[in-house]
Amino acid sequence: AEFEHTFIAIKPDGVQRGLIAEIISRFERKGFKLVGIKILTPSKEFAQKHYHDLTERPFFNGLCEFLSSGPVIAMVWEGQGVISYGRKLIGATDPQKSEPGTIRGDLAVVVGRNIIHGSDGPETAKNEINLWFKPEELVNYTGNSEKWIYE
Ligand code: YYY
Ligand code: MG
Repeated sequence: AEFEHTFIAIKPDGVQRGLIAEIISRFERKGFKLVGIKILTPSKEFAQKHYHDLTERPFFNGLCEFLSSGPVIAMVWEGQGVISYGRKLIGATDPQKSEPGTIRGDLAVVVGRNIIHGSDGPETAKNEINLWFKPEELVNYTGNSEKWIYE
C-alpha cells in the first residue's frame, strides 16, 4: 500500500488545555500511525517560516506570536489518505463552522485559538515535515494491527 505522511501540530492552546492525549487518541484510534513526535517552543522566525503562505494576511503577526508563545507538539502521521482525512478529523479552520465530532468542532471556539494544525495537501505536507523534522527523527515500522486496518 502507498502510505502518505502529514504534519500535525498541537498548538500552544491545545497543549496548555491538556488536550494532547485527546488529540493523539483521535488519530491513533482511526488507524493512522505515529512516525514522528516532539515537544518544542518554536521561535517567532520559525513560526513565520511555517506560515510563510500567509504573510500578507492581517492576522499573520498575531498568529506567529501565538504559535511561538509556548510548547507545541509536532508530529508526523502516516496512513492511507492521512493528509486529507487528517483535515477532516481536524475540522474547518473556524471552530464556529467546524462540525461536531471534529477536533476543532468539539474542543475549540474561536479561529485564533483552534488548537491544532494539519497540512493541507501533499506539497505542504512534504515541506512542513522537512521544516519541522530531520529524516533521522522519523521512524519506519510496521504497526501491529496494520493487517486489520488495511486489506
Ligand atoms: O489550515 P488551517 O489552520 O485550517 O487554516 P489557514 O487558512 O491555513 O490559517 C492558518 C491559521 O491562521 C488558522 O489555523 C488560524 C489562523 N487564522 C486566523 O487567526 N484568522 C483567520 N481569519 C484565518 C486563520
Ligand atoms: Mg493551513
